[in-house]
Amino acid sequence: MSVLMLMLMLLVLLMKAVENMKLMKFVNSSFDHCLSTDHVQRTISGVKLKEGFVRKNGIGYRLMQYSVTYSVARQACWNLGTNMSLPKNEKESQYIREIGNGVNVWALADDDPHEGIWKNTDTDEVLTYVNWATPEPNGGTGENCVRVDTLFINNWIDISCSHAYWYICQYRL
Ligand SMILES: [Ca+2]
Ligand SMILES: [Ca+2]
Repeated sequence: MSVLMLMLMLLVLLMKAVENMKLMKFVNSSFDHCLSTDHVQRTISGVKLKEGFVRKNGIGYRLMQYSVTYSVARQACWNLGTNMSLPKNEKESQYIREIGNGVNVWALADDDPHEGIWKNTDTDEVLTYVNWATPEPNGGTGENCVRVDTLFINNWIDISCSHAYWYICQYRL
């Protein structure tokens, strides 16, 4: 066998080795891709929204288009595994306005039995954020619930809990 033949054979073997390395690299990267795609799908399904809800900054919201009294609305949100909506800051107020889009909805707050002390009805925590319209609240012991007019910026009104309005349910994602 000539030296030339030997070199040629070595060259062919070298080229095959390079091809094999390329193939392995391709297989590995495809495998990584499969893994990451699977991971993403599992992550998405882990935070799936409840039916009819929209996500805004880590909170799921759903406008419930039924006019009901305060206690019925509150119970209906519980039945969905959520709470009636209550904005905790300006940003959340803006979300409620966007979702309500001009309609009146209940907010999860009352001042019964301590007139003038507004609290979260579900947790009994005194509210640190309120958004009263002027000159509300003005109804004394005759108005112990809160209606939000989503058309305006300063939009809370104290009103009788026996009125009927639409409502928004929310839950933390
Ligand atoms: Ca009151
Ligand atoms: Ca009032």
